[in-house]
Amino acid sequence: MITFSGVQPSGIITIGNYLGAIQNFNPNSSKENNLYCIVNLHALTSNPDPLLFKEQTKSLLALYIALGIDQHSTIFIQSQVKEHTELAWILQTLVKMGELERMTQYKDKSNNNKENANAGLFTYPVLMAADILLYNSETIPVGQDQLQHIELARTLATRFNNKYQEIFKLPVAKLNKKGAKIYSLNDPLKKMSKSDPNPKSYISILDDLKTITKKIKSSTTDSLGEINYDIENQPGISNLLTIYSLCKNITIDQTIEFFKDQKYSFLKENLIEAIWQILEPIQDKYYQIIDNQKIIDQVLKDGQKIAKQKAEIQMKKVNKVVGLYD
Ligand code: ATP
Ligand code: LTN
Repeated sequence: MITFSGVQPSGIITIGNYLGAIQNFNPNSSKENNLYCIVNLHALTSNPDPLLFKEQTKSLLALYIALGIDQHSTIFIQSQVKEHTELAWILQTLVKMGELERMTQYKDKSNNNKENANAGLFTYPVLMAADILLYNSETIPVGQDQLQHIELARTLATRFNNKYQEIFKLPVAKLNKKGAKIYSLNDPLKKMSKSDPNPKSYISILDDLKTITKKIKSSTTDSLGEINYDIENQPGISNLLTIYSLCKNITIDQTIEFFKDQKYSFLKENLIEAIWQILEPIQDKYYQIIDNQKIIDQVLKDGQKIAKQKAEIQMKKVNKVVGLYD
């Protein structure tokens, strides 16, 4: 059973990406069955500066290695396996414009301004469906914001199977029960995002202790002065409690028990410590790896080989049933 997921190299990953998705990457399987893709073609939709873009891609790869993901998984870069775009084109002939127009991520990222949004933002979910279906992936660990895209991948797989031949398996999203959506620190009604223009809204996985301290201390709370897990009335405090419970690997109930009757400053100080406990060892490893080009090249070479082999086999089948000269 194949597990597959993708992260865009659109900035340094945040604790939202880490706690919501990456921590959920399956360590209990083999390189053949765990595929994690750095989706640089998707990130191109935000028009990054080319030099910075390449650096961010390398940085994400180094972070994956620092997290030990390469030990049990195949890590590869989307643009190095051309079959992703090949399958995406075929799926584009099956998707309906109306289906893409209903995608909330497209609506958010285009600011409801169709005239100026690039077409890549619009067809983004089709390329994502291609990523998934190319490997017959069945389990997709992601955050809550990706559920609608995975539903579309299922729809396209079914449509293809019915029209041509039963080739694709239907993927299922795997959500982290507690951390499926981590919210912005300064606007707790919004999702935490690595490409948010305001760095105070997120904790990056590479933030130092001083920066984490500043960001958590200035995070938005409320004037109630009581620590409750109440997303509707206390979204800021609830978000901090979620992050704490994930860092400490305890339940929300245990977290509330620990903080009840305490001041907000006590929660924030403990949270800073809990976050640093997780990030410090990751950063130590990251800084050892980022300058070790040899390790990075080797992981990429191995990853591309495994992914390409699988992708070629799948595309041959697809092209055949579609009636394309290959
Ligand atoms: P961008 O800001 O460029 O859109 P992002 O921070 O939203 O990026 P992605 O690369 O799009 O991150 O997503 C990587 C993975 O992290 C996906 O599985 C996504 O669902 C998950 N994810 C992103 N943000 C959060 C969040 N705030 N809470 C939980 N999971 C998240
Ligand atoms: N769209 C996702 C990134 C992504 C992805 C994928 C996730 C691209 N392809 C395949 C899971 C499976 C995002 O914006 N987070």
